[in-house]
Amino acid sequence: MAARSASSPPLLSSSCPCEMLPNTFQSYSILLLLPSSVHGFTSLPVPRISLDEYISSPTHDRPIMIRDIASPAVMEELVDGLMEACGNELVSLQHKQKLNGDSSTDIYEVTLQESIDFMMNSNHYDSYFAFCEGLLSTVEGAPSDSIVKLSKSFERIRDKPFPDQENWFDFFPSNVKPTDAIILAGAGATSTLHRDPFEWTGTSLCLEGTKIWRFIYPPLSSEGGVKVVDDALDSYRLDSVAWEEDEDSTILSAGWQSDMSLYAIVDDKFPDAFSWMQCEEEDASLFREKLEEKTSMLSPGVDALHALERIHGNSNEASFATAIQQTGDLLLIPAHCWHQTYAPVPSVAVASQRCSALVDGKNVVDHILNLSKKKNSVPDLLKQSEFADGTGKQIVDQLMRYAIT
Ligand SMILES: O=C(O)CCC(=O)C(=O)O
Repeated sequence: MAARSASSPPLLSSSCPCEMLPNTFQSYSILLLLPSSVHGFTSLPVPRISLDEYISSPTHDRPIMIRDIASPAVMEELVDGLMEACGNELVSLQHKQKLNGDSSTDIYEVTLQESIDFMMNSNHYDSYFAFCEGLLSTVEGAPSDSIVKLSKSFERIRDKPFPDQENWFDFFPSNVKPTDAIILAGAGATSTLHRDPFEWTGTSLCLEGTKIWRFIYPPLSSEGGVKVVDDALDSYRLDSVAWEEDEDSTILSAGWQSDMSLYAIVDDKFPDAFSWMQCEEEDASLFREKLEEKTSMLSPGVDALHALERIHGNSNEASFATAIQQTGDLLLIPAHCWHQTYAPVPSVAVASQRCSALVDGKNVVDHILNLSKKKNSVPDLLKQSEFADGTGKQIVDQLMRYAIT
């Protein structure tokens, strides 16, 4: 993200920015308090491929980074358009402060434009993060032409890997349809550790800046599947979509969240945002390589490390997979992959979701059927073990009729 704030601290100087300076902010080291076993985690890289490579050989059970799906110039235009269209909208900004292993979070209501200044003055111990849903909604009220245009542009880009395929969410009633979210992350901010509601395929398009993603893969279903991860992470459910009718409400969707963190401890030597931004300006590919290498300085909390041990048992599997997402990269996140982000530098991204017939249809149908808890028998149409592209409208109509009436 280009520095927009007049109050941003000056860039740290270094003879070679890619040989990073330590983060001078961190005067106390929590690392000293931890057993040495906390360093015992291993990570696999998430494949980073071109759009053509993805289309010729798509994969659906592991996250994939589709690099450079749109150019930096297109991304810049979209961020400018976003700020123009939504800059004065209020968003909830999470302010997280950490001290001596404890953390507290406050929420401020600020405009989207104001939130950028906070993002630019964020660090691991005092960070800002905003997950803004509804800003791009084209179904509530009368959206402006610029919002409609922006939403279409985002949709066009993230649909590129799925030429001519239905997205079943297009057939959902507007009041239960998952919406896009704009995510602003200041340096040092983390998202929650979670897996997504509806059991869809998640997508994230990075408009500006860089994000680190970590994914915990579900064991094979013969080995307990994602339930093993849910249990090991002490997860709880968070309702995300309900259908309200008179006094009754039917829960249609709920995600899974954990209070553990895959980024609880940051080594004092992990470079700060300004050093990283300087490095990226000099050489974006080298920056990515260096960042990949230095993610080992971001350690999961002790509870998360124990959970990872429980998930993987004595197998030789990596603890998790790591992806570096840069401006213009589209990340595809399969259902059942637990994930969490860390922001080495400020970023703006748009998170969205897909329900493709073959890949997600069964997950999404079963998810809604399980949560809606209707007593009458499930129509045969919804009991198929696999769904075909082209049947979305019929299936979704039937599903909604069954679940919410
Ligand atoms: O972009 C982020 O920082 C987190 C987004 C995310 O995890 C999601 O949308 O599921």
